[in-house]
Amino acid sequence: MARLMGIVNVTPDSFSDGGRFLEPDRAIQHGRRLADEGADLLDLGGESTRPGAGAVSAAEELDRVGPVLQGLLGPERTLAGVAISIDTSKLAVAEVALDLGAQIVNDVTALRSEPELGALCAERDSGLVLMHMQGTPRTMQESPRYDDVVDDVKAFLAERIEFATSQGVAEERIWVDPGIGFGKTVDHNLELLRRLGELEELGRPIVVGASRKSFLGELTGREVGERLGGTVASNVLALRAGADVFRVHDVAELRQALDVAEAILGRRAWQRTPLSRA
Ligand code: HH2
Repeated sequence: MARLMGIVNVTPDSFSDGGRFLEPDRAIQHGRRLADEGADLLDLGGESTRPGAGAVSAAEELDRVGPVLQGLLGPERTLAGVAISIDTSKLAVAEVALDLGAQIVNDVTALRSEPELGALCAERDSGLVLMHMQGTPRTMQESPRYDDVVDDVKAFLAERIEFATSQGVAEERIWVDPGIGFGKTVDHNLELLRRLGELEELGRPIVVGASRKSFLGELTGREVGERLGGTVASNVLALRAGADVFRVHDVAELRQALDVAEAILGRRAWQRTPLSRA
C-alpha cells in the first residue's frame, strides 16, 4: 500500500513553506492535521535543503524540531499509528529525535555527512532513508552531469546500502530515494520518474519526494503554491512505476489521488466510503 509521508518543515527558509511552521505550536497543529488527513508518517525537518540554503548548527536544528516532536508525540511517545521520521544529516539531532520517539532517520546525504549516523540507527534499530544527491545543497544545481542518471543513482544507492549494512543497519530497515531535485536537471528528474521501476532491483522500498519541486515550476510556469496538479501527476505515475512512500506537502489531496490510483491499478481492495459533508 502507498505510504504517505507528510512534510513538516520547522524552518524559516524551506522552498515552499519556509517560515509558516517555525512557531512550535503551528508546526504541531500542522503535523496533527496531516495525520488526520491520512499521513502514515510525518517527516520533520529543521534545516532547509533547498538549492543554496545555508547551514544550520545542530543546536539550532534541535531548538526547532525538539519542541515539535515533544508536542506531537507527548510523554507516550506515539501519535495514533503515525511514525515520525527526522529529516536530518546530523548525529546529535537524530540521537535526541530518536530519544523523543522518532522512528526513522531521513538522511539526504545518505550517511556521507556524518557516517556515525549509521551506527546510531543500527543501535536503535530505527528506519533509515538513504537519498541520492549530486554535490551539496549549496552547489548541486550548478551543472549536474551523469553518464546515465538512473544507472548512476542506482549504483550510488547500492553502495550506500552496503555502507549502511556494514555499520550494522539491518537491510530491512532501509528505504532508498532517488533525490528528485537534488543535483538534477528537469530532464534528469523526468527520466528518474519514468524509469523509477529500475530501482526496484535494489530490493528496498522506494521513497519519492517530488512535491511542489522546481522541475514542476519549470514544466508548467506555476509558482510553488500552485503546483498541486503537477505534484499529483508525478506521484501517481511514480506509484505506477514502483514507488512505495510519497513525501508530500498536500496530504489530503495526495491520499485521495493515490487511493484512487491504487484501486485502478488493482492494488487495493476498495470499499464503498460514505460521502462526507465537511
Ligand atoms: N526533499 C526535500 C527534503 N528532504 N528527503 C527525502 N528523503 N527525499 C526528498 O525528496 C527530500 C527530502 C526538500 O523538500 P522540502 O523539505 O519541502 O524543502 P526544504 O529542503 O527547502 O525544507
